Amino acid sequence: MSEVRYNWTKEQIAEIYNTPLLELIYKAATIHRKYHNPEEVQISSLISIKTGGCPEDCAYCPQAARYHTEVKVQKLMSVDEVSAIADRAQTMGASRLCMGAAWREVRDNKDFDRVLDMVKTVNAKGMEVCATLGMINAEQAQKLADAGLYAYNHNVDTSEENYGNIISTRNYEDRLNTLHNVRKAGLTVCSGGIIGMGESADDRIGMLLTLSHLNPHPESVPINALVPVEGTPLGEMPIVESWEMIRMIATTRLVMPDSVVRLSAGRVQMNKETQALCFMAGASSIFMGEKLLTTPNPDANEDKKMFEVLGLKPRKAFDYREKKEKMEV
Ligand code: SAM
Ligand code: DTB
Ligand code: SF4
Repeated sequence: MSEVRYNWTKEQIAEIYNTPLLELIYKAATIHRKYHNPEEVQISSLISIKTGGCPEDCAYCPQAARYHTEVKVQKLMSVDEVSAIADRAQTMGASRLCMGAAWREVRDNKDFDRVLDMVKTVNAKGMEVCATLGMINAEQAQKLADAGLYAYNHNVDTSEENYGNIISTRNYEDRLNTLHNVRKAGLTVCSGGIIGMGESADDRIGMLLTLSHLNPHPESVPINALVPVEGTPLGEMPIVESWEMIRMIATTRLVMPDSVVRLSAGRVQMNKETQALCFMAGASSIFMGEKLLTTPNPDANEDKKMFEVLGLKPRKAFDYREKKEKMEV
């Protein structure tokens, strides 16, 4: 059960997912220690460089123009603004800065040129730079790589079967094409999904099946708990149960042992004990800072205290396996 493999069957992943919880946590914690330093957590900071007004219809997203949420549209930030935010994040211990834009896809225009400048500027600070800008083609991925981008985030979000229930303005294959372009350009891949959107256990398992058949596996796999936002179609969904999140993290850890599992959106809805069990079960990355893209995140000082209590420390930039893997590509 411990090797990195790309041929998991749905039944095998289901068997892991359905393991009695404490046994599952124990197994995941054991594998986690073989592949990762369990004392280290990678800290990313998110910036929404372009907010709201997105033409897509992702049912969970407060930034989709068609839903009436409190998000205010903001045009692309300046390079100076991003640089100042990156400095603050670095002081707080973030080794990675993830820049998110509410775009369906990247267009080859002045805005993209500005994003490339942002990448160069943040990379020069010795931070890992990640971007999540929607769909990109092979040339755009290469331009981002040439500018010094380290990772590209593009989530598959749910199973192929459930995708059409959540998003109708693009399809699963579009998502996988972008991931292919990202990989071809030698960037590291960050791809995961969301739980708590009304999906079945089968959909969660199906999502992990898709991710685990990517060869190589995504270097990082964000597991988000839905943040229900008023005005979106999923705004009334109940908060994900702690046990569900822990089970999903543990299953992800076992299916992709070498990847960094990110305990992503939804931490404001969790207590510290739940987060501790997520770290135990193999999560080793979080987003730090008062905001995710548009929704709240725990206070950074509270996170620091939690790290002290749990005996965790932030990992330095560029200090892990994914770098080695990247160089081998
Ligand atoms: N527009 C780009 C895209 O969709 O790829 C990048 C930004 S988009 C906000 C990045 C990811 O945030 C989505 O794929 C989704 O997984 C996550 N996300 C968005 N809204 C969320 C919510 N309310 N709760 C949890 N995760 C969310
Ligand atoms: C990811 O998987 N989660 C982050 C990051 N990648 C871009 C985004 C979470 C967004 C949560 C909703 C919001 O704050 O708008
Ligand atoms: Fe747009 Fe991304 Fe939100 Fe979908 S998830 S509506 S593509 S910003």
